[in-house]
Amino acid sequence: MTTLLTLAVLILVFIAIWQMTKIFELSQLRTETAQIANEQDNKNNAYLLLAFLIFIYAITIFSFWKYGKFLLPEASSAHGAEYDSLMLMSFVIIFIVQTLTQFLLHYFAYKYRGKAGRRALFFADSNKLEAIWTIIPVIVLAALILWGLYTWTNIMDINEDDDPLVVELYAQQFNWTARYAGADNVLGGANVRMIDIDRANVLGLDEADTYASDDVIVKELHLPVGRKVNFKFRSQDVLHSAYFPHFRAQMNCVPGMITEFSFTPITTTADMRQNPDVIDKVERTNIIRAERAANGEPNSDPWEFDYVLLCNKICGKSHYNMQMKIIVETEEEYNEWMKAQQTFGQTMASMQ
Ligand SMILES: [Cu+2]
Repeated sequence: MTTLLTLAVLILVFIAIWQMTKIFELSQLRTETAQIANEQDNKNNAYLLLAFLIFIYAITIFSFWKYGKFLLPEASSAHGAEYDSLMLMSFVIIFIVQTLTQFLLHYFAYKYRGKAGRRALFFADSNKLEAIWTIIPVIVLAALILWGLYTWTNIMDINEDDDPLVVELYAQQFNWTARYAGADNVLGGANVRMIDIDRANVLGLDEADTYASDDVIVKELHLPVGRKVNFKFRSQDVLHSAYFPHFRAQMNCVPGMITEFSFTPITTTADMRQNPDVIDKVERTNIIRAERAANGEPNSDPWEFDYVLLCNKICGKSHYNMQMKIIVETEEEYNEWMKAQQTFGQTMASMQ
């Protein structure tokens, strides 16, 4: 706070001095007014525009080099590759258009700078030019939008085909809970009004509903590789957003309604840890963590890659830490893990 105030005072002092200089300048009687640009002003501005063009190109190259490695690794879901190509194509087109138009804008401003004796050409319009710069964007945008709509319809097609695993994700400030539909693969009825913390009924399951008794409630999401999962999202309090960056999936969790998303994980956690991009990220992170450990700072244990479910809506003060670990494993490993879990019925029985 003190730093902020000091900074504010410094800025105000600077503005005051600047304004005083201006008043002083204006009070001087001069025959030539400084408001009209002379040859030198035009030249300076022209060179500044060229310098700015070089600056934006340089910062683009620098960002690619410095921040390129922070992008997500290869998609781990069946629909992810299609999503990524759509995104890449949009970026490539934007990049090319941006590079060309910025060049034209700045170079022309330099080339046709004000010069004594040079008069601007009066040019009313050209139908041919207008047609070109209207039709090309129309075609490119229409293609991108159609491709996007097609991809969207494909990704958002949530159906019961191929025997999907049914999992509920329950959001609350500031954690996630997962509920598997159990042996019958049907989630039991639930409502926030039936939440009974004393009896460990944290998700408000209907104890009278037979579909609910085999449901399995966990704090770590395990998914068998290659099997489609139909997620059903609920929220207890405010808007949250279930974000699975590695699976290229995100869906809002809205209090009072159930939203859905479906995807098929295609890479196990073990295989993803062998991905060169992931290995590189883990190495970089662990170098930072080793430095922290050497300084005796917290959060310095060596890190291992895991898929995560994050909250992507600013939902309160601990939003940043609202996450759940996701483990993608083989069918056998998944079945073994599931066998070790307690069903809702068992938990309730142990409460009697
Ligand atoms: Cu949240």
